[in-house]
Amino acid sequence: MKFKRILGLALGLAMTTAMTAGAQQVTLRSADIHPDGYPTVEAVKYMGDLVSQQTSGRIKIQVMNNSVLGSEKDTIEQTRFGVIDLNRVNTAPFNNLVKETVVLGLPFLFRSTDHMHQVVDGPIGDEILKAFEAHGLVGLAFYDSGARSFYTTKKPIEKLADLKGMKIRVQQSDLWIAMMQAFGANPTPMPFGEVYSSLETGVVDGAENNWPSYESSRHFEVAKNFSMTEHSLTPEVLVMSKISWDKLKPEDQAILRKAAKESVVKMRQLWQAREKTSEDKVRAGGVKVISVNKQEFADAMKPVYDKFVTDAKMKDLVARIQAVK
Ligand code: GTR
Repeated sequence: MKFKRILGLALGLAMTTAMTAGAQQVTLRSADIHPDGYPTVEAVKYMGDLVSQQTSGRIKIQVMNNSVLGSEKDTIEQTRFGVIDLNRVNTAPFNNLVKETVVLGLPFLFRSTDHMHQVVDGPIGDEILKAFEAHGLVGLAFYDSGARSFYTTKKPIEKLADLKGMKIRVQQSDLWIAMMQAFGANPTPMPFGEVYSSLETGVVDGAENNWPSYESSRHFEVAKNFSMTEHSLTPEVLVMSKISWDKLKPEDQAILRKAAKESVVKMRQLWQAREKTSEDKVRAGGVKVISVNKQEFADAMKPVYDKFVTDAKMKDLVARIQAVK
């Protein structure tokens, strides 16, 4: 980890030097934890192609995926300090920093993927992207992340009571910790990269994620009970370091913004296809898919709303999201 951080720093400084020297070519480094072929990774590569075409090769994006620059929490810090230029992460690790992102993760808030798209594609989405600026980041786009469901190694979750006392890995976010507590589980926050071995060695009894991450991380090999709770549709987000952003001319900033939005369309196509192939793959791998009464899980979520939707701003955001048709 330490090595990765140092590597990140060294590479970051190299890029800064090239820019301050007024070099013709700028290569923006973009972090992602996922492997090649994963829709988030491919979407940012696609954005890079658009940007390169539109700037006649002056600006390029290099996607440094597979966690080579560190865990999401680490890369967020590096992005705020201008060491990493672009970063595609889930909204969850931003929850404690950019409060507005909490609403996107609230359990059972979105009625469907279409509802989530309506929200993030509209003024509420823009407002939440804008909120990143106070924290040294420029919010560029939201990407799909499907619905998250539980998966466990030994005991399958068939009803809410089954979660009682189970050690469940969560993302590093107070919202997600509170959510697991409200489900009756013992939350264990940790970076994504540590989940496979934690499941394998029994450090945790389960985790939760969407089909593509469950498959690409191979968690399905060690946690074979997948319970379709679909408790959150929290999206991914693509942000840029404000430090890197401010070095670009306004015309180039506009090109980046537009290309990011265009990559969302591409990402959604890739995502839809990948959800299906990942589901097929894990089912073929012997995963037991369990349907649950989602309402029972949703009914347990009041303490989460009581804890996070407290001030006027958050209440208003939630009400406006619920009102979106
Ligand atoms: C994935 C998401 C990642 C990361 C991961 C996790 O669905 O794409 O950005 O948040 O889940 O659970 O850590």
